[in-house]
Amino acid sequence: MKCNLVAIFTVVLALAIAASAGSISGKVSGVNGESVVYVDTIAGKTFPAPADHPVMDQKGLLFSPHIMIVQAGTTVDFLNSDKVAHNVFWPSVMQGSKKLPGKNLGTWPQGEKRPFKFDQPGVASLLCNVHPEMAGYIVVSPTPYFAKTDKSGDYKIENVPDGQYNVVAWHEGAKASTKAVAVSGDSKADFTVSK
Ligand SMILES: [Cu+2]
Repeated sequence: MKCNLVAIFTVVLALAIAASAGSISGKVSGVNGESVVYVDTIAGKTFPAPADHPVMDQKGLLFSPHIMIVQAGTTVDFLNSDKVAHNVFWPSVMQGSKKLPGKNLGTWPQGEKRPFKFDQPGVASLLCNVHPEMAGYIVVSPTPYFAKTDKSGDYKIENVPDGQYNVVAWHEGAKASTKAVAVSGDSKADFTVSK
């Protein structure tokens, strides 16, 4: 009897894993280089804030990574790895065409980190007021379903439950493109964005 229960539990568990193993994949074209693709706000659904603090580094007079995607509610640690002091600010957080307030985190020396929690979905264009040529992006996704494309525009978002979603493709300096996608298992969505 005990054996049977274990067997049943194993089957149920396997089915549960299979049910949540859908994905969205495809290509973002019309632009060169990396883009970001994410599932937009899902009505009536919230997601717990991730505990991990991804690091946005300032290294070699560059923001690294150039583009970071995080789920809303994530705290990002801004690190300065250079010998020179860097500043971090973003003039606003763009939520579609809506402009949310920006933030200036200040200026700090090598080896120091300053955290900031991104509560609102949107895009923060990072700048450094010491080095005007420095630029980076933090794309804050309303859901945990997001991916960065490779340089040729291919992407795959893993572990997306079946359902009907609005999926957004974002590219630096271009107009974001939104598409309704019906996810059932492994699904496809291609985007064309233009500047
Ligand atoms: Cu700087």
